[in-house]
Amino acid sequence: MPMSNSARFPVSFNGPHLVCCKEKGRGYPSRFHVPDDKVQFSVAFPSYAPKQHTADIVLSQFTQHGATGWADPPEPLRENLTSGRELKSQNLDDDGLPKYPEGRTGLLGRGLLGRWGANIAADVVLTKGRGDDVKVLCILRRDKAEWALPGGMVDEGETNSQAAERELREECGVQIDFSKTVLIYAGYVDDPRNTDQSWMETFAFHFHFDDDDVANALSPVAGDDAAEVQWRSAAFENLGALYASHARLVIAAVERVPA
Ligand code: RP5
Repeated sequence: MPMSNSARFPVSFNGPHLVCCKEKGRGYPSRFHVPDDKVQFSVAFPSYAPKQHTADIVLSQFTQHGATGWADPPEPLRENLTSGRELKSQNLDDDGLPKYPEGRTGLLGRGLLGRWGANIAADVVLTKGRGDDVKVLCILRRDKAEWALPGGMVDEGETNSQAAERELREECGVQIDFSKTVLIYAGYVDDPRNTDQSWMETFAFHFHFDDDDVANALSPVAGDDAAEVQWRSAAFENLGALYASHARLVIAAVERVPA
């Protein structure tokens, strides 16, 4: 019996999902409209008929690289759903297929995501400042032109913190002592790429710079998937525009910042 998020993780997601029912990834067909009161799978929705979509890039990744690539086989075989994914939510439907823990998204298949079920990422929340003037290091994503936390997929053979450290280096040109970071969240992300059968989960690591001078000396430079990198205000009213559910991660981080 899987534990609830609040039991497993320092910070719970506190659903329902807001993004993935309403937004979609690049090249996705329209999502089947899911009224707010029909999101949960436990609520009957007999007319629910979402389209199936898995991007060509995902299918060809498996054709070319097989089990060594980042994509699962076209069919969600049971043995592929349980291997090596620490956070793997155990939500499966009666046929043993993965089922998005937060409910219906209006789409089946994997969309742009490689794995059936959970796709594991790692994020970094770096903060500086105090009180009403806390700032968080953000990147402007190239794919969606939205501000986001630095982060990305955990590669095969990498730990979650190694992935977070690598993404920070690649996207922001910043290296910190990762042993001083704190895991503040582990769980699903309300990502626009999610489908009923394939979704993002992340490990988020926080570090707060007590000394602004040390933070300022980092001189971040955008690289890889980041078009820009900036220290941005972590004030609540600025967080709504952050990618996916990254606002929740920033809120959790800011709560840890000394007043
Ligand atoms: C989000 O997508 C995660 O929180 C992480 O920031 C990101 C990983 O995907 P890519 O940046 O690799 O596309 O759900």
